[in-house]
Amino acid sequence: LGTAIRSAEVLVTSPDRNFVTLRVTTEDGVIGLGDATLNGRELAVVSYLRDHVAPLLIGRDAHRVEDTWQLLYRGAYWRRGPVTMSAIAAVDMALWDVKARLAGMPLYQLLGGASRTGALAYGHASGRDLPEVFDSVRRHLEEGYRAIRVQTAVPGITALYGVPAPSGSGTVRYEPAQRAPLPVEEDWDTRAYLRHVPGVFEAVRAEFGPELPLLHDGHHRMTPIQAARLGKDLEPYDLFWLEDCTPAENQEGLRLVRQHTTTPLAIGEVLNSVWDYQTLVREQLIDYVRSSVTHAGGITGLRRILDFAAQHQIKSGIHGPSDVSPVGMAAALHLDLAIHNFGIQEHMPHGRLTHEVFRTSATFSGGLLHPGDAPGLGVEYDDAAADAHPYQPAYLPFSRLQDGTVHDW
Ligand code: GCO
Ligand code: MG
Repeated sequence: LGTAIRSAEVLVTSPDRNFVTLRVTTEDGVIGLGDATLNGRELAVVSYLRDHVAPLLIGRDAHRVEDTWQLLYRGAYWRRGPVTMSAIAAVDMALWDVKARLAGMPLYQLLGGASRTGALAYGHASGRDLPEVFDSVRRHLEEGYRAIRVQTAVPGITALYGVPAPSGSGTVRYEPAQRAPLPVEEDWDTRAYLRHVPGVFEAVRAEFGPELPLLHDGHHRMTPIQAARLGKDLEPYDLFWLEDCTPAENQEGLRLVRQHTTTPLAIGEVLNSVWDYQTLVREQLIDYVRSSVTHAGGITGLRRILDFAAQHQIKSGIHGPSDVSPVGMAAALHLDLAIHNFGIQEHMPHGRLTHEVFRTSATFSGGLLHPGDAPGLGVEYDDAAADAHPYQPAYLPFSRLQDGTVHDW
């Protein structure tokens, strides 16, 4: 059988940062790629794939995407969770890639065809003070972005999510994981943050006018009542969304936030199945779904979530940080193009070395991302380039309050 899977290799490389990729090859030599990168916990997914999943794939018909998804989800008995769902995602992406390559079409054609000309992308502006924030927003506008996330340092907090550490050059992009044998400790003070952030958005609005869509990421750090206050304080500045205002696993917590503010809410980068969204979607507690293709069971898994969300007028805001590889990003872009309830796509461009390993047909122009029209996902993996960058231990930071209590990072 030509489409039977002959090999399933787990590839680890670290150009700019760590990436885990699954490469499936059929008897006829057709290749499919899937992203399995779980930032700071990469090798757990490597083992899950290599030791427990790859043996199940050999000899299976690569065309059976749904059946394979169900086999890996139900057949494991132990369900959900980021490690399992990232592994399933990689297989799912790789099989869709094979199918679309065999069809000779870009994947979005198999997902129903294009519903738009491109995916509106938002970039990440940040700075330690207002002049730096303004410069960063301006740079993003020059690069063509038509929507911009704004993160800022806060007086009294030394290291903060979303703001690059001082480097002198000013052009360094923020990268969440650090190559180090142990995680870096950061500090946090919610009251200082709540006092500071509204003034920054007031200034950014005054400088850049009313039209530019502005976004902000609270990175899970507030309680519901604190988030309600921030949402309310930000209303005059008309945010596109406030992301992860509270820890996502407390779905009911969003009821309280909703009662108090009309600032649109986005949640879900740490959620990985449609079951994690039941209350959020049914009760319309959010406006945007933030899961990535990579961490939510692939194209099949995320599409289930997005179709459910669509019934409640909730749109997509697919997670696209630098820790989602160009393969995971390509999968996101094919979905973005095909689904009806597209909202916006996060875009944190990868570095030069990453592009040498993953050659992608995706483009960014006029503020829009497009996956390109190469057959499949549109990404080729260069083994020689990858082998030059072996895995390097890396961790996400964690945070503590002033009294030493561990806080949500
Ligand atoms: C985002 C995210 C990321 C995460 C990162 C963790 O909105 O892009 O919050 O920056 O922190 O993906 O690995
Ligand atoms: Mg986020």
